[in-house]
Amino acid sequence: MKRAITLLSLVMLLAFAMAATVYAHGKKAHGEAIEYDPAVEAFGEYHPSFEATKTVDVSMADSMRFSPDELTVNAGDVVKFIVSNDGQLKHEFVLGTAESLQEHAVLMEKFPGMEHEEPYMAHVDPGKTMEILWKFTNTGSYAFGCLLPGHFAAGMKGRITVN
Ligand SMILES: [Cu+2]
Repeated sequence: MKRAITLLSLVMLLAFAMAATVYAHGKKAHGEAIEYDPAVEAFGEYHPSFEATKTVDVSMADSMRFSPDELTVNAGDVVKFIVSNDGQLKHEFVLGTAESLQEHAVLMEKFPGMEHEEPYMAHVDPGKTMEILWKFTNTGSYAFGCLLPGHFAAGMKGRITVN
């Protein structure tokens, strides 16, 4: 009997996890604009009703570097990141914690075709610019990186300090 209950709770957990995954994925709306579902993460949150209180330009280059690679914001800031890909290769800007980005980078090495759409990431084609909005709710040290295979390991990462 105990075993049956354990199995049932496992199945329910899996069902919840799958529903959460589907819900978290963004929907392409009109044209280039992407409308995301609300999201809450350890490093902040997104809601479609947010309005930017601060704008930050970030450039990505084939030297596997972000410019700037050190950012400072205040807790409560809703930051509009304007992310430009100034290289010839595809790059992406993904917000997270140092740990979450490292884990994600390892997964991307194993499954290079994996494509995610989350409000805290921008996949930018060469010569293009994309914008994302993200609210930093907690003080602390956070991170951003390009998780395309090889890029993160080559040092394509940066730090965000939230005061
Ligand atoms: Cu890159």
